[in-house]
Amino acid sequence: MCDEGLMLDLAARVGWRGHGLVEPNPMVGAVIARDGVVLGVGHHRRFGGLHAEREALADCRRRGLDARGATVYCTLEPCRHTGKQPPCTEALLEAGIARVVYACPDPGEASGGGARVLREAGIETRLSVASAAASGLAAPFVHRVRTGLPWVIAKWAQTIDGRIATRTGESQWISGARSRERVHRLRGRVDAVLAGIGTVLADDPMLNARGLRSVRRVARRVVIDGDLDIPLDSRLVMTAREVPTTVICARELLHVRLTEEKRQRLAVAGVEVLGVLGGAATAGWLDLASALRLLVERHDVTSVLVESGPGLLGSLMEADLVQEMVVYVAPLLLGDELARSAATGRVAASLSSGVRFQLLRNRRVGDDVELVYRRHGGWTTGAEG
Ligand code: AOF
Ligand code: ZN
Repeated sequence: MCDEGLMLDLAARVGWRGHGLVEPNPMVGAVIARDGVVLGVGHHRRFGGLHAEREALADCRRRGLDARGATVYCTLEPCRHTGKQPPCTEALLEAGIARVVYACPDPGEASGGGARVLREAGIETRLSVASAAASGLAAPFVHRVRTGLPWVIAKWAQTIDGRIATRTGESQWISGARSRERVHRLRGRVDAVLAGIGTVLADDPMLNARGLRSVRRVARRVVIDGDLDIPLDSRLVMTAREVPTTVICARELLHVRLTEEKRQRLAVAGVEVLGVLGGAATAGWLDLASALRLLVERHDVTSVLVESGPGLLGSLMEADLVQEMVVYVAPLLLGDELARSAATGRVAASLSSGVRFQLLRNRRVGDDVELVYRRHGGWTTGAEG
């Protein structure tokens, strides 16, 4: 691979360190190099903190190196606005940088357009597609800015023959301990964990991150529950004071006397009850795009981990609301056509009616294989590192 690709790959790896700490900002990494020698690296460490470019310049200074005449490789177009931080374009100009290579345009209205500012100031500035890792690092941020929807990661564990539970619903445990550890880590980095009422009734899950040294953010637990069936003595409801919990039901139920007492008791337990309308892409008669958009508007949610059963996942797929999938394949085979598969409810008579994803990464995790797919290219944000 060319130097440019390697430098951007490095910038992506460095930028990834901000996962779960910088959102709703993008993860960003930057590398400063001259003649193939790295002078400094930096990344956006936390929301509101220094931007990657200034971190990398500070890294050069710490090492006693002058960045004058060097090239900056950054995963995102340097910003030109003053937000919580001053513009990166200014810092690059002041430092006497000669060239800027960036892997993804900044879609922000105020922040975007830094490349033009740099060019006009005489800095050779170029968009590069040499590193898929770098180009895809800010994909969740870009997706949200463009669509108003969160980045949705579906996760499940399956047998070799693609089943997530036996015909009686037994699913604990298909994947091994190490895979499950990685899922907990991911739960500790996303803004919300989403499940359907079916999963809640069947498994009474906690849906929180456990067994970690540090949790980067506490994910809101969200249940898609059209008819407001969630039991008051479920573990989710009982722990709603400790972990933020939202139940999304049909909007009509918010005005029906029949459910008034239930809603009140849920509120007393600390559960937020939101209503959305029915729609084309429905689960429990709810419009899922509206439900996801509501999470962005209400709670600034940027990433959602879906840990649902096959029905809800099939509906999300049908509405093309899933951007990434993290799949654990365990060395187990059931061979039973009544065993449950990951997604159902779609009609896919031909292969062309399937939903196609790109494989981004595969790795062995204990005795399992972890596969990360993305809907539209780019790089994984689901389980890297
Ligand atoms: C960069 N480098 O490392 C990041 C950028 O409020 P602020 O000042 O932190 O600005 C946030 C916006 O700046 C964010 O929405 C995105 O457009 C851009 N993020 N830009 O040049 C960075 N994190
Ligand atoms: Zn910036």
